[in-house]
Amino acid sequence: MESQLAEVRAALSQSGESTFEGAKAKAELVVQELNNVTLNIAVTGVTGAGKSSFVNALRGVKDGEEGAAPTGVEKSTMTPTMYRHPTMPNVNIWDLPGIGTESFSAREYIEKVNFNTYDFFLILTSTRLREYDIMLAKEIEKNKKNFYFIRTKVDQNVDAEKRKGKTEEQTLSLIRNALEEKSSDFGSARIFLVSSWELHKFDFNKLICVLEIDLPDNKRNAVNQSLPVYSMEILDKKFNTFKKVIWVVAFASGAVGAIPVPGVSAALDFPMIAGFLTKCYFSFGLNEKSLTKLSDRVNKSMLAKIHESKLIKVIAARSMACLAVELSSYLASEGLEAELKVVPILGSVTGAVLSFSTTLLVLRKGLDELYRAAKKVVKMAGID
Ligand SMILES: Nc1nc2c(ncn2[C@@H]2O[C@H](COP(=O)(O)OP(=O)(O)OP(=O)(O)O)[C@@H](O)[C@H]2O)c(=O)[nH]1
Ligand SMILES: [Mg+2]
Repeated sequence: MESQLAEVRAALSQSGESTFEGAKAKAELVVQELNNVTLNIAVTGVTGAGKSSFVNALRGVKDGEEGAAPTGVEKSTMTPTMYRHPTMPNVNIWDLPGIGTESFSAREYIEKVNFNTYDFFLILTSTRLREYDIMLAKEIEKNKKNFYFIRTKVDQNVDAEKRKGKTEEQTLSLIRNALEEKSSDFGSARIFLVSSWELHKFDFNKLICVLEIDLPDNKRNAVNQSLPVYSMEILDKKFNTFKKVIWVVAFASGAVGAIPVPGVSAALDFPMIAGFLTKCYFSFGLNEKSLTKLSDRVNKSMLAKIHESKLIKVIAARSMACLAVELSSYLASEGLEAELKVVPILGSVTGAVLSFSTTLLVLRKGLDELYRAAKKVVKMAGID
């Protein structure tokens, strides 16, 4: 009981409000924002820079797969094409037409591609930065949006230079210096070296960290939640993001003020809890489609079968009834069912506190279990 009260106090202070009612009202706003936020990412650059491949990598979709952006000699992108995230319908990644061969200016280009649609721009190049890329960056800056230079295909350079005796570090620093020289007006913090084949290597993580700093609060989480699980680092980042919003979900679930009656389900808002855990499940890449894709990528056929978590099974089956039973077992394992039964006698304030801390407990235990399973997958896949 003591530790539960401490947790309730911590959640209340996290909300920045002094009363349950205030925290609940604030949480409802945050949940609304989280659900309604849309993120539009523009990927631009010269023809062949690797835009479509990068779009596919961000969405965790394999080149050539159904719904993937066409890449390579297959087809060139002629108009802005929106690709929805496979599991987060509010995150859109735009594959913009290749630039620079046409005769229009950077200013005309941003008008043509509907500048206002996007939250920020990624300007890709697989070689050096051209005058046109710099002009485009200046135009974007003038219109008060953020841009980032992405040097793609660095895996190719590293391999080629290795054959000439250069280390990876030497090659990366040569590439970086050349780009920095060309873009000195903007400072080095805007340049990121990546490979769409190996997101876990080079500067991709740095890019995500910078995006998280640059984006407004309500859009920040959408970035890391939408990324495929390509390393343990990104999985940990996702986990921490979810952990931070648990208080919001608990307050918004309506547990505050409810007087729990004997029996667990009356005190818990299952649809809200299920919604949260389902988000975590997709974001952690635990759905069958993501697991199959990862299995293919790392060439390990057993990944889809390695977790036996009952929680994952009931989330996959979308059965609210089975989920309710599963989550109730968390409470039973903590001896909480018995405690709930005495609550009505204790009066509504203690009831509210208990009910709230019970919701927190279920959310935390559920999140921990999904995180454990995802960690196991990452380890088995050998991408930790
Ligand atoms: N080694 C390596 N090759 C890449 C990478 N990204 C893209 N490529 C290859 O580069 C070629 C061009 O990639 P695309 O993604 O089609 O380039 P694009 O910028 O969309 O081209 P357009 O649509 O014609 O403007 C393809 O053959 C890709 O397979 C990468 O990170 N590493
Ligand atoms: Mg393309």
